[in-house]
Amino acid sequence: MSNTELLFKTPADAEWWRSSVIYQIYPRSFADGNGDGMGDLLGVTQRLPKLAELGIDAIWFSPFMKSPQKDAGYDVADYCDIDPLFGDLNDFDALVAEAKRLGIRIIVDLVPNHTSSEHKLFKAALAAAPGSPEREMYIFRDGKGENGELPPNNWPSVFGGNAWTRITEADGTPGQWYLHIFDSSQPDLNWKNPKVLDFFDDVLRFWLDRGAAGFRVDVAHGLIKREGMPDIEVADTTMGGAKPESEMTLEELEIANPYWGQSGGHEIIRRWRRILNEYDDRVMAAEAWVMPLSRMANYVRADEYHQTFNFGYLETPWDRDKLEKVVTESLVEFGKVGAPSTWVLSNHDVIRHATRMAYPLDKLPKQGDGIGPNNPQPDEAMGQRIARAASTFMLGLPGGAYIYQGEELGLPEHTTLEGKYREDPTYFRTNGERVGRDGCRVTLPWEAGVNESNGFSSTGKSWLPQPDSYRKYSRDLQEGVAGSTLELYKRLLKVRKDLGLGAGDFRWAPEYQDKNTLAYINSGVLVLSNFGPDAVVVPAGEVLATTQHDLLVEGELEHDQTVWIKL
Ligand code: TEU
Repeated sequence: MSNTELLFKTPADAEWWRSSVIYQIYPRSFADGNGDGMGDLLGVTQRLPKLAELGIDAIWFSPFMKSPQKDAGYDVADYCDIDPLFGDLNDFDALVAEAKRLGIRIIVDLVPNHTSSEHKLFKAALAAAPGSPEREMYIFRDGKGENGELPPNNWPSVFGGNAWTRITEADGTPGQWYLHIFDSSQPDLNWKNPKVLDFFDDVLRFWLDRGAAGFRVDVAHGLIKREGMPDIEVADTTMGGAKPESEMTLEELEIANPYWGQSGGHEIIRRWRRILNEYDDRVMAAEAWVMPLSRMANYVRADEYHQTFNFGYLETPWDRDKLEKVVTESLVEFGKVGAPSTWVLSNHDVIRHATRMAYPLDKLPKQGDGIGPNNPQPDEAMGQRIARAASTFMLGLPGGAYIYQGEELGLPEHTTLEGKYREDPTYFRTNGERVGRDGCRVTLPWEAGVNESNGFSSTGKSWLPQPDSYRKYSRDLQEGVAGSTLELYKRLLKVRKDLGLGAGDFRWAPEYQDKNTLAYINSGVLVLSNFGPDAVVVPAGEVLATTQHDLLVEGELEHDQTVWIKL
């Protein structure tokens, strides 16, 4: 039920990250500076003025460290160097300098749950004997069964198949097993070993010293595994268990998912926070897929992460009542620990919201599985409409907002990508049954028709081919065009900044809504969304931004549209 009480108020003199708009760059696919078809840091630096025009505050980069790229860079072989695919450390320094000139901060992806199997620490562990200090950096165990031929427990890999791989010992005999919650090329580190903590202290300092504004921390909820590593009762690779999370106690949640969200992980976070506090103004954001939000909020207590991605919000469909519930819950639960909520609709692991939000809910693949040519194909026009309305609803909320590259162009998911192009390990570990996440990782179209990749690279090359439809979403076709998605985002970010909405206050506005509409007021701005089917009359006031370009003419807000009004 809506009520009119103030649900959230940003503290006075709030730090920058409490209200920032952070743009996620997936380095492989943003812009290619050297024409090889793979995005790189040079390409980003060249295009940076476009992001300044968009009006963002910071960029989070998915990993660009040295990596064999078995999981698109989330398999790091050297944490303190850039992969040659993306450039080198000089390119990073140039990027940070140019970003600074433009007033944009750079956030780096930290991948602490696992290294690449090519990392020197893992190679040393393989070469050393069972029980050695080298093996203790990772999670090696003897197998079950008479000759150790069975995995130590029944944990599944998130990407499909088993989470354990058996090695051959240096003397050629079948040996121990190592744990990998993701791909076999991503061995999990042993975060109960103080040496692992020491190792990462140095990695943090390396990037902070080099000018990074902070970190997005990968799999922040997975570092600590449950003592004794017991079998999982229901083999669910994401978050689920025997009953819905909402009905479980914390203890039950930790038992149901013995490698997710264990309470022991928080000491590590506090240690990192102390390191960040040695510097000015730095930030760390957790990728912690734990539900419910009250549990997620534990990651952003005052001496822990600054932010955590609000996946509860991301997973909420375009549904009036569900949206009302999740926004209330977010503001209340994060508010209890003194943190702002974040808001996010897309990233490199999920189906782009311009496709997801108009896709039949009962047919929507599980997170990470993706839509392929064999799935029902989406209604593109409906997706555009709902995505614009949903983003406009989101960007008026107080707190930190995340934008995934390309959503400002309205890019849909590539849903017909052929198997031969796919790189996500999920595809290979499930024999193509789960197509995986490549469909949201396709390269960006910059200039329509200049070449096959619409200007992503000067040569037209692109590591994943763009679908034909991407041409019409190209940035140059939208720039300066009234009513385009790009101009909508620019307008929203400008008003958000000018009126301080990110650092604003929030209350629901039941006086402006009915059963098909949802309305809230942030710092004197009314945000009203119509979930349909009929058009509704727009309240009096100055229209600051609208997804419905002809709103002023019509004076009515149609279905699946959102408007911002200065009351
Ligand atoms: O993702 C962690 C994670 O648990 C999920 O988002 C996962 O991608 C999904 O459930 C797949 O089905 C992070 C990164 O964001 C992701 O890109 C990496 O692949 C993963 O960690 C491993 O580093």
